[in-house]
Amino acid sequence: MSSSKHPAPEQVTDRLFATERNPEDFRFDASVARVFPDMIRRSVPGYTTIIPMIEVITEQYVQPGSHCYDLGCSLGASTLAMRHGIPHTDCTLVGVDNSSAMIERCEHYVALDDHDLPVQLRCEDILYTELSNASVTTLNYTLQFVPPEQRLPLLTRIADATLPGGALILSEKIRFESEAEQDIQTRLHHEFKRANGYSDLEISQKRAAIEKVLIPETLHTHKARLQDAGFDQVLVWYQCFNFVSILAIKTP
Ligand code: GEK
Repeated sequence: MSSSKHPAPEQVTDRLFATERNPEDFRFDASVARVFPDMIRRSVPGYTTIIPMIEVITEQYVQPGSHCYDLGCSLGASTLAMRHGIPHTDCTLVGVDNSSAMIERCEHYVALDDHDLPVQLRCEDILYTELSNASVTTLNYTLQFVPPEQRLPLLTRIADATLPGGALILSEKIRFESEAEQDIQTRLHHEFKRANGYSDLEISQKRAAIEKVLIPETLHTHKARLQDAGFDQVLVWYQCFNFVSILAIKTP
């Protein structure tokens, strides 16, 4: 594992929701891209563990001569973890994001990274981007932003493009069937954000802004849909509060 070689992202502190602002839906624009490494690290429990594990998992499932995809790559943290897990020089690594602000900054981080494998960046919608000959695909907290009715068609397209023995890493914020568990896990998530320096105003304004664009589903829904899409083995490899990461495998 060589994630320590990844360039340290500039840590511009996220204060986007620190002062009272007009309610509007969250967008991945230039102001978000600027503070993104700090925002995701302080907002998503387990993110800093999941990134280096993406390298470990990629190493297990990557196949020579195949394509690897990072769908919703943002600034490329998950893309670079994949890159460091790919030992084959004949693989193609593709990062896709439909935010031009993210892709522009991502190009910079990829250029700073010291690994040789070329990275192809596409500013495209993951619903329509071309996928084929895939051994490892990552959706690290991206599917949650895709409208729910478009999630099965996308996962089916990924499963169809995946080679036997290949895998999908799917990380998501989830919701719980039990209202009591939902309340406890949400409270713990908010405590995590408070412990990372977010104020109550920041937490509530961010929550209001993201409510309509990030739609969490239950673990049961995710697992059943991955099976329906064509993956054979589906397992949770990580959970911290209401954030999980799932490994979906196509049997060889
Ligand atoms: C990381 N994986 O650091 N097509 C393309 N991109 C999309 C779409 C879409 N339909 N919908 C959302 N995005 C990264 C973190 S962030 C997660 C991923 C978060 C993109 C969006 O522009 C954003 O960059 C990314 O998905 C989600 O490991 O902010 O919670």
